[in-house]
Amino acid sequence: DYQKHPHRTSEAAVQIEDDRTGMNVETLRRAFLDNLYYIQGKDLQLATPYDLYMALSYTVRDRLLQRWLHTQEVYLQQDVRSVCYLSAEYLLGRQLGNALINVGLYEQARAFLKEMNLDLRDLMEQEIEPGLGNGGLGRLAACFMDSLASLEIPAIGYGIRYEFGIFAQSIRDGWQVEQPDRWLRYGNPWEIPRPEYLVEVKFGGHTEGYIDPAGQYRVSWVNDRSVLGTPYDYPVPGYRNDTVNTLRLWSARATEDFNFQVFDSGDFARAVADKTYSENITKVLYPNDNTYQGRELRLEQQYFFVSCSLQDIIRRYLSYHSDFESFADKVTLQINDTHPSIGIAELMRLLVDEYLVGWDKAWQITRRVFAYTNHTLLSEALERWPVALFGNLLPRHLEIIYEINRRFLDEVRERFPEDEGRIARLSLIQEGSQKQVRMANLACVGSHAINGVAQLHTELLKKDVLADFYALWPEKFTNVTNGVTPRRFLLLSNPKLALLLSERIGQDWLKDLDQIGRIESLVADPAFRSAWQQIKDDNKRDLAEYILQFNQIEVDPDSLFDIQVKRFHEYKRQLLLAFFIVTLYNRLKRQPDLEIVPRTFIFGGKSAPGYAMAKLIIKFINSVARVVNSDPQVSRHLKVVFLANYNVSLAQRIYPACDLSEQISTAGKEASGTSNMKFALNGALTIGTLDGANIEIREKVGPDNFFLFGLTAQQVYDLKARGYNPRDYYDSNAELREVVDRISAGGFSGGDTNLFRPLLDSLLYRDDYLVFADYQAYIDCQEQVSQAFRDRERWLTMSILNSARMGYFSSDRSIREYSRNIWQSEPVPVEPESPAIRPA
Ligand code: B1H
Repeated sequence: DYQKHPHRTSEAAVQIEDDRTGMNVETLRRAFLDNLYYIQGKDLQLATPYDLYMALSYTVRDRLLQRWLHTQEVYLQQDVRSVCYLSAEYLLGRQLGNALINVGLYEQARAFLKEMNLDLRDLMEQEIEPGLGNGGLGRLAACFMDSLASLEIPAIGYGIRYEFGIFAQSIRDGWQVEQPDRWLRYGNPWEIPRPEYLVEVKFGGHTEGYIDPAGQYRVSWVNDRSVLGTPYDYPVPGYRNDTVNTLRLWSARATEDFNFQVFDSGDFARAVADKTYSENITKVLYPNDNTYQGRELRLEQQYFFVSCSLQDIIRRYLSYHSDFESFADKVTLQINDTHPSIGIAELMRLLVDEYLVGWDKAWQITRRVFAYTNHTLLSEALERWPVALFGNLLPRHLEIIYEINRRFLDEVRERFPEDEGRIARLSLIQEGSQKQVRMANLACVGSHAINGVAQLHTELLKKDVLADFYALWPEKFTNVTNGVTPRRFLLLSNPKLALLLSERIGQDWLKDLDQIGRIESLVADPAFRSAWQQIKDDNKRDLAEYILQFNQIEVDPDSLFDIQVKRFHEYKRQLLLAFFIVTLYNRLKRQPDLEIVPRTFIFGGKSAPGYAMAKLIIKFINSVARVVNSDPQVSRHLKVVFLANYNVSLAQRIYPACDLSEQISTAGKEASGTSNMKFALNGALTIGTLDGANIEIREKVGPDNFFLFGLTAQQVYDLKARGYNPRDYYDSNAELREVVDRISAGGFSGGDTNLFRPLLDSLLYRDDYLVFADYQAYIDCQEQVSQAFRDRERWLTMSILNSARMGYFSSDRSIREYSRNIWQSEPVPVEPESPAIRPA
């Protein structure tokens, strides 16, 4: 009868003050019912599943708060050095399960909910995930926040609280349709607004020189509008420790004074319109992955969050220091790609114009605090802002960039006299009919460290994209290979496998993923092997159920689950897998009694809404799916499934159920990849090219446990240099020709010969990503995959060895490398404040 008397004293000896902090099952239950009643205004009878999710979230949050405040007090008291991670994207995934696990309450929560006939997993499913990112870059930032807290490193993440995150994707008639992601609609228990730390951000106007009272020439920026930034704080709990770091996301609000001017003139409507205009800045995430869009609003977003963050960092620093002498000892700023690189000019502006630090000193500080991570070699992703647009929005920053450039190029001229080609390449300004500011160059010049995200990627940066900077400052370059958090991507997403590991090797692997290597000695243990197989089968059955529910397709859990989930991009070559499927289809049509290994092909991923070719590829895959699945001759062996709205939550269901992970990008194009790591960690085998982190994964798991195919980055380069003609491959390869011809004849478009024309033309006449050149190698390699899968015992061994050898790919390892080699930051353990906050 709790629902009628939420405050009735229980028979258990529980102190009232434990209600908000106590960790045993009884206090948790009381707190949960309290929150349901007093926050959601419901009792158990009236509560919707979402109410129950909210009540549980508040219960967990209350328990995080004590640690959170305490952590921040310790950081302040000890005046720690802190890592400030600046990222335009954080693809966090659902918060509740992760918070329960990290704070050590998962089992308790499950227990007390079960007593009430409620299922924890059902409640967790209610949460709408914060989709504040596009893909790997945003998810990496989220893994890094988790690892920083788990390693007890003082850190704060800064970013944007987009009102609309990445769009929701649905599939209509095979095409991607986008819907706005109204993720904040039902309230968000995981954020706390901090209006007291509001900051003002200026835009537009012009600059004026003046002589200060000391006779010094200075510049002031006379802006013509400004916007307010309100921080929203998200707790980032470490795994089973007492650290709770902060993710601080900024939301734009209109300034009132500016509106009042218009208001006074009587134009109320315009005053209100101006307000919405300012608030547009943090409305929506730009839905591009690996391509930049030179829109003014995007630059406004970038400057807005970076300026808010730097002002916040300086405010916090100055509350304990009276000058900037130790700024670079207390703060290190990591910029996640060039999206926050305007911060280099902004810190210079703040120091020189606002705090009157001399230029040389300011530049010394700036260079010491900033470090830059590059995430891509694709030229279409390199940010370049037209000088005119830039100067209109940020006139003072443009001046500062010109001054940085002038001094920088003087240095270069001294070291490389009479080398105007080099000067032109290194310049922060690209000359030409439309001058542009090169943000990657600004990031390189303004940082003390530059890193790529996998070995090959870093080598290619040095050799190609950033070669001139490497010639200048080789010591700035380092590699930090990406990693993923084993808490979310094994413990939370694959609880059965996690339990098996913990039973056999204890729980240390969760804090030290290298320990997972200890299962290697169990690879011949029959009980362990059959448990492993059983778990994979169960996970596949669960995914099959999901597929039945959402796609109305029945798939065979015993078939090989062959999966490619990631953003749609031509370089990732979803088409190559689609061509393999069509090849199998052709073979089966030719020879209906052909014995082939049954496969379930699963695709998922979003295309940028303006990327027509990627959208056509989605339509193509869905068209192949329709033909394959509805042909009884073929669908006995093969099924093709497109899972709509791929996101972190769906990823967590998919990785544990995978047999074969498709990592088939054109060599030299995928900077790292991180799904490759999450799949292998969950016991999938990889078919992949020598690209990104695939190379390192293959080295770790051993070449016998990895299906390698395709041209190397060097061979890709050479082939293109020689002159690549895709038509030659079409002419000389009968099976490839059959694939192309069937598509061309309308075999997957109800006879329509136009629908996929753009796709075929792009392959036949350009094939920028060498689908044709790698086709035969891929088909051959897939044959080896089928052979291996026929021998289930062999496959099982390979699966175990893949997981066992993935220890290196923990984001904890990545963060340790950043800490040691780039940040010089040390753990600051937080001691528990009171025994009450320890789980029972
Ligand atoms: C990655 C991006 C990216 N690289 C521009 N670059 C964007 C570039 O909105 N934009 O303008 C958005 C995203 N994303 C990915 O980063 C790489 O492709 C992956 O290979 C890598 O694993 C991931 C994390 O390093």
